[in-house]
Amino acid sequence: MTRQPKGISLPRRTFCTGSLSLAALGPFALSACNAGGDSSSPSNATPAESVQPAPPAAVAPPAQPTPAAEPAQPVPPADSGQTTQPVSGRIFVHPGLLHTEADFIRMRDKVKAGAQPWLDGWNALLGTGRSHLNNSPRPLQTVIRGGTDSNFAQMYIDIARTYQLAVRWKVSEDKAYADKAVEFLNAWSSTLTTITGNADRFLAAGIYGFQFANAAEIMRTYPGWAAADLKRFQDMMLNVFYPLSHQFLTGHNGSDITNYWANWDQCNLAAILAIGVLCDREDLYNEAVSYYKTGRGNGASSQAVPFIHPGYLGQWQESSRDQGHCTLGIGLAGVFCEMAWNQGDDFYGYDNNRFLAGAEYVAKSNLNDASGNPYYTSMPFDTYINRQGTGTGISPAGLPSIRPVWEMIYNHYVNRRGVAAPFTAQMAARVRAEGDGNNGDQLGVGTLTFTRDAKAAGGAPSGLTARLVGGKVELSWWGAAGATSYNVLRATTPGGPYATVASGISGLLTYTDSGMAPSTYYYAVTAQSPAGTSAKSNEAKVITAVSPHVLLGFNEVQGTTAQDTSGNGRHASLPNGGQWVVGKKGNAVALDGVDDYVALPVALMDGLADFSIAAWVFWDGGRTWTRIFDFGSGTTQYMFLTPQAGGGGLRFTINLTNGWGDQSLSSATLPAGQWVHVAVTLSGTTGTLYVNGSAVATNSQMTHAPFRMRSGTQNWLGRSQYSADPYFNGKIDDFRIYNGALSAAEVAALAS
Ligand SMILES: [Ca+2]
Ligand SMILES: [Ca+2]
Repeated sequence: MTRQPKGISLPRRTFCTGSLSLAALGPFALSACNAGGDSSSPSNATPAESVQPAPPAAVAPPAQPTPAAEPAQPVPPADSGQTTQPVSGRIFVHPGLLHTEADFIRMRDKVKAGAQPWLDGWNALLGTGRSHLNNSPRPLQTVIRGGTDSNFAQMYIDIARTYQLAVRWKVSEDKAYADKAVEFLNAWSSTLTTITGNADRFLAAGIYGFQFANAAEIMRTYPGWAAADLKRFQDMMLNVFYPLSHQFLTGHNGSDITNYWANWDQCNLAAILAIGVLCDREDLYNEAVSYYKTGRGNGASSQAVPFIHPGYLGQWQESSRDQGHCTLGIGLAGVFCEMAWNQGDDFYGYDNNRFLAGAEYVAKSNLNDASGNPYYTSMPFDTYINRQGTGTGISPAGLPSIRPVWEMIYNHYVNRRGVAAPFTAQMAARVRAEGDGNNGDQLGVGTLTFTRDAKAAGGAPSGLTARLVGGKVELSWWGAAGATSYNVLRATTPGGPYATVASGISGLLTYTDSGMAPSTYYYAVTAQSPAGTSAKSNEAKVITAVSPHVLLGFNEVQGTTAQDTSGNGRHASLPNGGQWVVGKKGNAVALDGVDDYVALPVALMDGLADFSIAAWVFWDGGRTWTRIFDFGSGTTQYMFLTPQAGGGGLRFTINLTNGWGDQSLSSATLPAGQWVHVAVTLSGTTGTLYVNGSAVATNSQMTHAPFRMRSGTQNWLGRSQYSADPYFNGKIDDFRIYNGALSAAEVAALAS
């Protein structure tokens, strides 16, 4: 995922190219470059994010000019230097949150030239009224969000003012705006000591935390902001905002991990990342990055986009809730990706542009087709179950939600990367020129700050995947900016020669190929644009024959390695021991029920859609929830087979949502004290469970194929992802995984 190695020796193409003067970058960015080489603002924005679990009353921002401020109660600057010391050697780019120095140079040049849409964006900034010099800060000692006496609007209005003054200074180069921005920063950093309220205090820390950090990150480039004042502001971020964000991500307010919707995690992830950069705290930055990749909560990449439909429409975690929170989350996750990008880490592209899949889905959910009919009624939706209940479709509540968050995302994918984002582009066009939304939920003004010159058309499609689904080949890919249609190519050897199997594909970028003889096929996609036919996309390989993926005969007589004889090199190990004993077919592995298990390689099930798993099992019996196998990466996403579930019964389950929304196959408890053959197959969405060669359960609603899980890091026989579950006691022999679904006859043959 990381597009560049971390640290100072990065090629900084974002900062060190074009007409950018190195002298303009300031000492931090300059050192990085030297080392590296390389319609007016929306008026119908949705209200602020809500109370959990019931939506809160919208917070109506006071009209300008604002009501009289509460009396400021200045306190002495915090003496908290211990928290601001960099703890590692990563050199952060400054300014390097939502905007770099190069970005400001672009804004300045475009506005000076009167170029559109930058000029409209500039006027939208001025039109909010928040960057005026006659505003004065209204700092609070205690900010309350949620419950009684909420006063948080007073803070987010001042943050919006500070940020917009900062941007206005950078673009106009009029120091009066810089001095005014500094006045706001200093007033708050010398006053604010506490953020409190009900659970919504975590939203305040997250949403306003990343915003305030962004304002300060811009102003650190102003020589007129004293170093001691920057330090005091950093201390405020570390001591008032960060602890709440950290507390939320680690404890989720004491609730089930799935209780809080995605935006709760996402705002706090953005805050921690932003505070990490502002305060040169690599540990904080890494905390946010790590959670985005492998965290359990709904802001982590895989949980925020829990299901990707063909053509890369990525169902959003809040899609069955309401659209205002969907677009809020898109804005927050986009901020995270943009800030990380400016530090050299590509989370926009993480997991094959998983975030873009979600952005396209949410954008489309809020748009109408050419006939004026809403798209959402005909969009795909996978039943989504968690602590909040069961979602069965896209919610029209809050439709359409029009927030000023889309320019950032559109300009990244389309104009920076050349990836088509048709629905995101439509939303950006609809909101353009972005104001600030007038609700404190986002910084906005992205038409001015994020617009980039268009990339030339003619680029290649990317991110092609080919999966065996129900015996057919299901292809999806990312389009190229400016392309009008796509061609699907197929070969029988890597690199071609290719035959064109489909052409003229537009709209949803997916194609299902079938009717070929079982074999191995290689696919690529090209784009048609006014520039002609593009180069080929990446090549995607798919084996349409049912074929061995892992074959563990367990015929070893010594050692702690079990050979995979499939030819795929997926050898297994016995980290805590185990015995080689007489089995059903030659030897078998015996596991002691104490700590023995078999470990298979990481990424074991990656890419598999149709699959089969089969084994001979001799279970000694007894305890529930022991595992024959359990493949996953912890308790967030996994697939397992247990001889006896809690209520009894042999059960196969695949789960993508922290234990909610199991998709299962169940039968009678596995007979103990004897060799029994068990097998599970999945073909399309139909799962089948076999015992001794006979089908004992089927389920035609199994949409959660293995490739939808995070890449597995814990792929085990005899051990559960849940540490409290007992280890397997008994013997396992002839363990097999296949790409593709074995037929009933083929399973029966294995069981004979
Ligand atoms: Ca042992
Ligand atoms: Ca054997």
